[in-house]
Amino acid sequence: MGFVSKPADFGLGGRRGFAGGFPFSGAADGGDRRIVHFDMDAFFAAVEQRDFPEYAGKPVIVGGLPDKRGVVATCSYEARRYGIRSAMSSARAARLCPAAVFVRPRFEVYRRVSAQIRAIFEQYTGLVEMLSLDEAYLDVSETAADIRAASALAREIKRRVLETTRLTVSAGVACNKFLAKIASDMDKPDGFYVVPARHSEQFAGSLPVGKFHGIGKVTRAKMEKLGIVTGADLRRRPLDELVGLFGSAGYYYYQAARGVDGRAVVAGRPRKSVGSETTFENDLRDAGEIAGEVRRRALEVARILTSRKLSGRTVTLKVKYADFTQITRSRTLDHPLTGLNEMLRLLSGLLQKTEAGARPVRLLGVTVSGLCAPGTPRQAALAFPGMAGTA
Ligand code: DCP
Ligand code: MG
Repeated sequence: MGFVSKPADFGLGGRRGFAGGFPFSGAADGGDRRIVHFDMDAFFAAVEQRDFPEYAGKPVIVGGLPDKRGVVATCSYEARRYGIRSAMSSARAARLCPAAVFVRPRFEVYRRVSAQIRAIFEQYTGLVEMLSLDEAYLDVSETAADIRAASALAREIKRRVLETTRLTVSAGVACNKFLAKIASDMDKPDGFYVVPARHSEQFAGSLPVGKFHGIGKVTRAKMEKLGIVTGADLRRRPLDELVGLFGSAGYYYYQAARGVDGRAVVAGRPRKSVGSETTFENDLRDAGEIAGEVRRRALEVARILTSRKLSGRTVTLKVKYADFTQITRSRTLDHPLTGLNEMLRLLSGLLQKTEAGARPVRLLGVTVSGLCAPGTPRQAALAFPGMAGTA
């Protein structure tokens, strides 16, 4: 199954104005805009409950089936009460809630709904940045002069989405992306949460650091050891200490802890990568079979690249072994990939750098990133040579 990854949203806010003088211009940088973040509630599952009324009010799990080795893509809020979450194995989900209904995803339907909500957003501002099928930032500063006007607009958009799609969306209103995104999650489902600019710093201070973008389990544990649990704890650390501890991410944490984020809403942000991966019903051990699977993933990626008239400079192979340890191996070229054959050649080199086969393999994935137009007009016309007849 093809997937397109969510674009990395880790803008190091220092971009704006670190070069000279004081690194972050504070409220003047992020406090003068009105940003709304929308995120559909239990998106895939809500669509299934809408289209199949017999699922309404029930724990519904969208994803792989429990007797296979699939994972949960998402689940209805009824299912979340049992502790079921995205990315959990379907088998575990079935154990947590034996009564749950499992359904396979219907991506075409989700894409159609996504286009509908996008069309609604775009009636209110040209500055719409879709982050995934169900999530977007809107910069409404032009149409909404203050936070009250922005909130009224967000409410109106929520209503329009419900009328058009019969689905609920949660909204967060704030003066920058970082705060708006966290706000949309505060009151889910059917949420509506506003952070006025004068509360930005206090709000950011109250957050557990795990809420900050880019702080996963590992960084959170490192911070906790240092006594940094909330945004307020983070704020007490000087910039140079944070940079010393966390590298360039330290700049971002320094700003985020103050509720500041200078990133602009970028309309129609291009995709960052194209990938395809599969989890196997039975672990693969045979080298030939593994190579065949890598080839199939590569074909799928090439098909997507061709259809979007794209190429890319970096190829990444992901391998998850039977014991769930996961590795990636990448190669970056100084030119865009010239075609499927080159991609396959690189992947074969990358595969040799893994222990696939020597260790049983549970999942294989291929991703191309550093996306760009294919190298020359000739290549653009051919896109991925060698693809003919493989779709
Ligand atoms: N998704 C997925 N695999 C994941 C996470 C999400 O396939 N690991 C898909 C299914 C979701 C959709 O993306 O429906 C949107 O992801 P969200 O994180 O916004 O989750 P939901 O919309 O399902 O729930 P929430 O109400 O928490 O936003
Ligand atoms: Mg969602």
